[in-house]
Parts: sequence; C-alpha cells; structure tokens
Amino acid sequence: MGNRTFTMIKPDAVANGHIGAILNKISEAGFRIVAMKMTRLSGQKAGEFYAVHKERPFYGELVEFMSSGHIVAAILEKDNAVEDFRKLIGATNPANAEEGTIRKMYAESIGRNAIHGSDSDENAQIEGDFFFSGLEKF
Ligand code: DAT
Ligand code: MG
Repeated sequence: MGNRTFTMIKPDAVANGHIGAILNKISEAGFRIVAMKMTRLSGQKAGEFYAVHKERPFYGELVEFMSSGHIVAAILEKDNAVEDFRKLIGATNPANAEEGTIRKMYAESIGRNAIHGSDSDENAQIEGDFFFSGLEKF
C-alpha cells in the first residue's frame, strides 16, 4: 500500500467532457482509485474547502467557479502520492505547465485549471475527509 492524495476534476474539465481522459491518465500513471464520486459544491462548501485562500484577490472567483457545476472528487493511492500527483497535474497556470501534464492538456486558464491535487500529506487527509466518510475510504 502506498500513501494517499486527494483530487477533484474541476467544473471546467467536467463540462468539457474530459473526465474519462483525465481518469485514464491518472490510472496510467499508477494511481489506484480508493474512493470517487461525482458531486457538486455549494458556494459555502467551496468557500470552506478553499478557506486558506480567503484573503487572496481571486477567492471570490475561485468559489464561484468551483460551485458552478459538477466535480469529480477522488482519493488516490500510490507511493509518493502527493508529490507524484502534483507532477502529473502540472503548474497552477497551464501556460507554465509542462507538456503532457493534465493542466497543460485540459486546463483553460489559471482560474479554470481542470484539476486539484493536495499539496501535503496532511492536507490530503483533511481534503479526503471533507468528501468521504468511514467505509468509503477503507
Ligand atoms: P494549486 O491548485 O496549484 O495548488 P493554489 O493552491 O495556489 O494552486 O490555488 C488554488 C486555486 O486557486 C488554483 O488551482 C486556481 C486558483 N488560483 C490560484 N491563483 C490564481 C490567480 N492568480 N488567479 C485566479 N485564480 C487563481
Ligand atoms: Mg493548492
């Protein structure tokens, strides 16, 4: 068993029909899907999820975007999951993301950037717990 990270396929990528392609890339990169659901975030829940950014100028836009449509939330498992997944998704701004990364291939802009990946083991745990309970994560 490896360790875990948390991801969301964001509303832009869901609306643009990229769920299948993104899940394929995740799977081909060696991540096991531990838990997954297609759902929606209310404005309140999106605000809570991104509370660490609440003083940033883009916070309002971020919360509005993340609550604008369906998302796919998932817990993923692999050795070195957090770091390897951040590499797979690429830089926050797709203009700076490496070729072949998920954001380079599927993101529209820095704000509408297709996918989330946890930035630490601690946040992976917190974020997975935000969406999934008990047996779902077992
Ligand atoms: P990441 O998602 O790469 O961890 P982050 O934690 O710095 O990036 O920011 C969270 C999200 O907020 C990011 O995925 C998209 C949005 N965001 C970040 N910087 C932004 C900016 N300068 N303008 C608009 N949206 C931004
Ligand atoms: Mg982040």
